[in-house]
Amino acid sequence: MNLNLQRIAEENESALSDHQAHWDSFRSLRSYSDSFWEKCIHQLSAMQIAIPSWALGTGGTRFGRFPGGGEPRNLEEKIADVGALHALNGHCGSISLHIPWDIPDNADHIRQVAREWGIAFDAVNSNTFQDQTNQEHSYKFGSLAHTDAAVRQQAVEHNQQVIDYGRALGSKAITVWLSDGANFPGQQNFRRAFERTLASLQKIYGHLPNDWQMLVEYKPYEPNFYSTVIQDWGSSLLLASRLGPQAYSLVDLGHHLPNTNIEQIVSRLRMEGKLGGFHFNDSKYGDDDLTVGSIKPYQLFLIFLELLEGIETQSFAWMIDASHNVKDPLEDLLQSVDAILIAYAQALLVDREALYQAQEDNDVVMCQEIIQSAFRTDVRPLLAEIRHRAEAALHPLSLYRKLQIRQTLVNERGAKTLATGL
Ligand code: RM4
Ligand code: MN
Ligand code: MN
Repeated sequence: MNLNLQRIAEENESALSDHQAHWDSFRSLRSYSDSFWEKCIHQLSAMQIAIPSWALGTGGTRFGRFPGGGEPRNLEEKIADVGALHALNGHCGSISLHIPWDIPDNADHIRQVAREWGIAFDAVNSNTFQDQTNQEHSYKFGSLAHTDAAVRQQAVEHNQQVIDYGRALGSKAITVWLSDGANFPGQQNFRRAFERTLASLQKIYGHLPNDWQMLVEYKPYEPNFYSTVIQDWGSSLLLASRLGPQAYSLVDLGHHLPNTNIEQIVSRLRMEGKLGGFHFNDSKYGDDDLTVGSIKPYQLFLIFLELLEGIETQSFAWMIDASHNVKDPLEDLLQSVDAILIAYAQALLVDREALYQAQEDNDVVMCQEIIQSAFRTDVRPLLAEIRHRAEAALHPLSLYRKLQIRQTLVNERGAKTLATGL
C-alpha cells in the first residue's frame, strides 16, 4: 500500500478554515496562556502509541472469526498498516511484535521497511501460552512455572530468543505475559509455582541488555479459570522488585476484575517507580479487548490524571492491546488512539494546584467540580491542531474512508487473507 501523503495535505487544505475557527474559539473560551497551550501541544505531540502486530487483522472469539478482507499477510504488510495509521494521525510511530506470530527472519530488511514508513520497534512479546509445531515440550500445564525443569528451560530459552530478535530490530523491552495457572482448586501449589516463575524470570532477566526493560504483565484469569500465577499488580510488583531495576510492572486495562480501581493501582506503581508499560483497551466484563474509551472513558481520564504525576520524567511503553471482531481493525485503532489522546489532553487541563488545595481543605464538592470540568471539555480542536502541525490528517477516520484504504488493501491482498494473531 502506498498512502499518498499529498492527498493528506490536499484534504487538510480544504478543512483548514473550519479547523482554524474551531481552534481559535476553543482557545478564546479558556483563560490559559499561549505558553500553556504550547506546552500542552508539545507534550501531546510526543505521545506515541505502539500498535501490536497481532491487532491488524480481525480478532476472533472461541466461537468464530469473521475476517473483513485485506488483512496483512506478512510482517512487511503489518508494518505498512501501522505506517498508514501513523501518516493519518501522527501518533502510531511504533509496532510491537509477538513472537512467534511475527518472526523477523531478516532483521536488516525488516528494519529497512520500518524505516521507510517511519516506524520504530516497541517492546517484543514472548508466547508460552500456545504450543508451536515442532516444539519439544508442551505448555499445557504451564511454562515458566511448570513442574518439569525441562519445560521451564524451553520457555526460558524462548524468551531469551525473543530478546535476541528484539535486539536485532532495535527494541528496548520484552513484555512477559504468562497464562500459567490452574483450572481447579488444589491443582497447583501457589507458592512453588510463584517461586519457579521467579527463578525462570531471573534467567531471562540475566539475558537482558543493559539498556533494556522487562515488563511483567498480570492478569486475574483466562485461559486458566481458577488461578493465575501472576494474577494481580501485587504479584507483578513483587516479581519486578525481586528481579531488579530493569524490571517493571505492566498494566493492561482489561486485566482486572469488574469495578477494580485501576487508577489507584496506577498511582501505587508510579509511586514505587515500577510502572513501565501500559496496554490500552476497554471492557465491560473481562479481558474484552474492546476499543479504548468505548465503555469507560471517565476511567481512562482518571488513569491519565494519575499517570501525569511526573509523566514528563519517565517514558512508558504505551500500547493498544485490543482485538477487533466486528470493526475494520484500522478504523478501530484510529478510534482507540483518538480516545487515548482525548483522555490525556483532558487530564492536562486539570488545575492541579486548585485540586490539591481543595483536597487539603476537604472540599469534596470542589474536587469533583475541578476534575469534571476538565473531563467535560471537548478537546478535539486541540488534537486536530497537533495533527495539523505534524502534517497528519485533520480528520484521520473520515480521510481513511474517503481514500477507501480498506478497499485498496482488499484489491492488493485479497478478500480472504488472514493475519496471524489470536
Ligand atoms: C493476553 C495479554 C497479552 C497479549 C495476549 C495476546 O491477554 O493481554 O498482553 O499479548 O493476550
Ligand atoms: Mn496485554
Ligand atoms: Mn489481555
